[in-house]
Amino acid sequence: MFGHAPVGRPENLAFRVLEEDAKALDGKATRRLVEISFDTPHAGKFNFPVQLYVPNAAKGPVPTLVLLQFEGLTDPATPQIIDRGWALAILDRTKLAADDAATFRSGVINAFSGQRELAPDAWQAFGAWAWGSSRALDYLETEPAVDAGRVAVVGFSRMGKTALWAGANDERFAAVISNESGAGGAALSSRLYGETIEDLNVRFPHWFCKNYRKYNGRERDLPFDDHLLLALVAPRPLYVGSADEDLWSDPRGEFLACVAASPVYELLGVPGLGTDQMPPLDEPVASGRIGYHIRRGRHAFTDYDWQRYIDFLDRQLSATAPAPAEKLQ
Ligand code: GTR
Repeated sequence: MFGHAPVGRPENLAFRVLEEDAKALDGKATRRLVEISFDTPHAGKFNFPVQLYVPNAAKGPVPTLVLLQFEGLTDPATPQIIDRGWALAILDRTKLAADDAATFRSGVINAFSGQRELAPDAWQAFGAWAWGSSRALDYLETEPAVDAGRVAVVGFSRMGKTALWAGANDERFAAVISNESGAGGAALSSRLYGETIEDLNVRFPHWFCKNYRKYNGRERDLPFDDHLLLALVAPRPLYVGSADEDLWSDPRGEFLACVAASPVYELLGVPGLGTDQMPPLDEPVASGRIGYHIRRGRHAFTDYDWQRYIDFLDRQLSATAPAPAEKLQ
């Protein structure tokens, strides 16, 4: 579905602070613009930017959200995240891979895979963005202001799909947040509700690997469904947010995928979602390791969503909560 990306760290991975502002956001935060660079086999040195905001009120290393941004290095939610004591690292995906069928290869994909035709199971844009998320985490592990054991990856819509794939691949992400990721993300494809595999692959042929196209119009022949993408996050905390007017993303399919992923959490000794009853609007289910809400409104990343995600993460990743790995032993 997502294809294979290069494994492991690239050669000569380096992090350089390009700008630092100790009085960002009216003095609330320190902002660091960081260049992540590395060697590639086909394009020499490659780099992309990440912007980190750390709360100035912090007394020690802080938990950190990695936001996979559509474009740019800012986000209007930054002040409220900082107010809650979290750092925010914003990754701009555009240098890694353009979100464009004609040019998506010209970033990190050709730099590693060369100009030849991509194999049917090779990475495309989602693979490149998720791979870059792990490089951002490589940087955060070197940043003393960040508690590297409490880094969550978060994305909205197509970047919610990316966040799930990034979290599935890289267990250093302590938690994963999918905001209305929909088809190809948290929603079950086999329900045939809202966006289909064919819709995805025809409109966005550069997102998934080519093999996924074999299932255009054949959702029920897939040997897996999207609950297994969620289950790859187990036993780490996972939160899926839906919106009731966002039918294209199939909110119910997102909920049912959380239900269907729960047995994997239970197998690993922790509670999953803990219910198979879809909750009322604006009433999160968040007692287990999987959280879920369906809020009123449209396809968007709202303040309500952010607040619920941080509520959940504060409980799940509090400094005193046992790490999922310890629970397993
Ligand atoms: C839509 C696409 C969805 C979702 C969304 C978004 O056009 O059909 O899969 O990813 O874009 O990213 O906003």
